[in-house]
Amino acid sequence: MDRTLALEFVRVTEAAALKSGRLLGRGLKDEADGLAVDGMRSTFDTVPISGTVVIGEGEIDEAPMLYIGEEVGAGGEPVDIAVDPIEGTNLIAKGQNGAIAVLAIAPRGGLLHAPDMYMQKICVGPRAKGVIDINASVTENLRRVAEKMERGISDLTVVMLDRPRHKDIMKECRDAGARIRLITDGDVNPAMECGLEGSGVHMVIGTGGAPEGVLAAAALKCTGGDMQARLIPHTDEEVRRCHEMGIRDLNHVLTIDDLVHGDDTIFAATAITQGNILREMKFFPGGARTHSVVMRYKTGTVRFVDTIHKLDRKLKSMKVK
Ligand code: VTB
Repeated sequence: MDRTLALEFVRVTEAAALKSGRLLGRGLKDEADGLAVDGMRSTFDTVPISGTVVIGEGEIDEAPMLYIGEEVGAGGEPVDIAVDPIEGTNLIAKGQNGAIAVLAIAPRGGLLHAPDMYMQKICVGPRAKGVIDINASVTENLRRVAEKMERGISDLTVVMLDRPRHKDIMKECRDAGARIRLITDGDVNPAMECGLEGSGVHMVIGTGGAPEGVLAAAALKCTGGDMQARLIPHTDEEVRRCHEMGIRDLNHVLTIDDLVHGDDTIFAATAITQGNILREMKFFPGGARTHSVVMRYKTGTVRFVDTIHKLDRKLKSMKVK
């Protein structure tokens, strides 16, 4: 993919943040999501790609825009697109940390078409690449990651969704002495943070959304991190979807390269609320300031983009209020 597209994709995640960010803490998660979708969708059409949404807002009958299979872009290179206009709608609705607008792009066929079901995940940064094993115990993974990172387990910070289903892994982490951060929503952001020096996040573990898993894998692939995952179907229909994808053995382990194939992936995210690396967006009279990251696997470049938007002028065409 042409490297100049990277900046175009940041404009897309910025648009989602700009459109939805005003609804911070208003309890309106669906409205915020709708605005973010709208911002993303309209900005995509200014980008010179022929994109197909492979991970989006749902199936065609569930979502009016950015549905799976939708074609977006102004025409150009054929690419597959994974989007989450707001990763963590509850976080925006409650004004809590960790919400991002996020996307990943790869040449056609480069992203696993992960259906909307649960996925068990373990994510680490580049300094722990090559040692994780989703089939080993949490304790064993912590031991290996600590050793590879040349630190004690007590110097590792592990992030997981605060859910009853994580009771056992939480206990194991606590018994092993790791530091733990429980989040209410949004496991893509901490997975991305694992790959960035200075985030203070060393591992993300637990079961979350499969589509979110592909976005996390794209970020980690770009930064040289590592990830293993497993689809967790709960219904017959979900089992059928796994079979359709060629996954017959439900214990099948997906590596980071199964989740994101090839050597040409771009990942972009804009913070809507505060993260450990990305700063929350801010509004001022007539404008807003956003903080984004864009990464390319091909070169490994990670670019932070701090943008001041004159909403009353530049973005009139986006109809941002
Ligand atoms: C997961 C996680 C997402 O929603 O899908 C979660 O991956 C839903 O989990 O990042 P539950 O069904 O346990 O609520 C997110 O947190 C997005 O909000």
